[in-house]
Amino acid sequence: MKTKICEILGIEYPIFQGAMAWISDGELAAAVSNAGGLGIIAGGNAPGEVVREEIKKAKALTDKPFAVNIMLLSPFADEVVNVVCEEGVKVVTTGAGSPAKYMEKFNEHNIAVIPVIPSVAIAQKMEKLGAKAVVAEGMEAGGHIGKLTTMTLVPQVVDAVSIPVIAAGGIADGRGVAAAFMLGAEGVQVGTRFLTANECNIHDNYKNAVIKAKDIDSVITGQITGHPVRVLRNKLARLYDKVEKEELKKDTPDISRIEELGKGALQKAVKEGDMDNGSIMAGQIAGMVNKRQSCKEIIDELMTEGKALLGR
Ligand code: TUI
Repeated sequence: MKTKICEILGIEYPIFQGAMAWISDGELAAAVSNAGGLGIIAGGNAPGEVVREEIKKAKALTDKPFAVNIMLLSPFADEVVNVVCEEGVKVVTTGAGSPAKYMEKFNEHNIAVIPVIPSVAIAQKMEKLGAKAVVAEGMEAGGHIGKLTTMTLVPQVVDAVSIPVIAAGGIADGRGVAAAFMLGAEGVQVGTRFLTANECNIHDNYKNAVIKAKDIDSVITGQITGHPVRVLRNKLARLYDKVEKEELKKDTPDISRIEELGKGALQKAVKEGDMDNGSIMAGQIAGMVNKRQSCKEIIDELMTEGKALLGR
């Protein structure tokens, strides 16, 4: 299972840890990188200097390669790009938009750019822009999602581009890893399973919500804003549903009313453990994530099971 992406990035296993805003910090990323995967610090909506601190933490905790994810809807995206270049980060993933305007700068700094993409057309655009690989993320994933499922997106992207494709969305065990490889992926990105990792610094209530979640417990909020987000069902998700229905009845829906609901909501869940008013982002596979483990245990299990299945 040593694929081209392992060679390009200098990692042992083709497993990326999904960048989760407010969650994927330097400690989680370093733990994943030390276990042989690619740890990824989430820039999220954080200012550049906050991201710099996390990069420094990761550097202190690991000598292995790690990445930073730039969330392109962030008002601080420019700052984070500068910080990543200054700190000599070697790998950047991007999400929630096109990194086109930063590509020249990334190239100047010899940074491998791996955009997360939700469709074939965007994957092709990224390849033309010089991306080293793409993460094809299906709508099973938690957080901000596209429209296609992992099962349909991954093989279509694999056929459309020549760069390696990493599959994401709905992968949390060796069966998912093997399935992704059968679809032509050369690696996987796993988010939700790392929410319950010992090294994941989120509120215990959040971890327990993921452990307790069943298969049907995630819902998509914010559909009409153009930025749909998958979260675990709770009071806030029900409020989204109510407000969205109210706005859709109007001739000109007030999108800002829905956007307002999301402000600070992820922080509330991650930091305060507010499971009523917080946004509990998690993927559909949360129903299968039911234990706390170290990042090393998670990666070893994914690899051992995945390899055994692919060897059959
Ligand atoms: O980015 C994610 N997942 C995220 S970001 C996030 S923080 C946030 N919170 C509230 C609202 C919005 C964001 C939480 N989860 N996944 C990667 C991803 N990228 N999903 C979809 C896309 C995407 C969408 C459009 C990538 C490229 C794209 O391109 C458009 C273009 O302009 O070409």
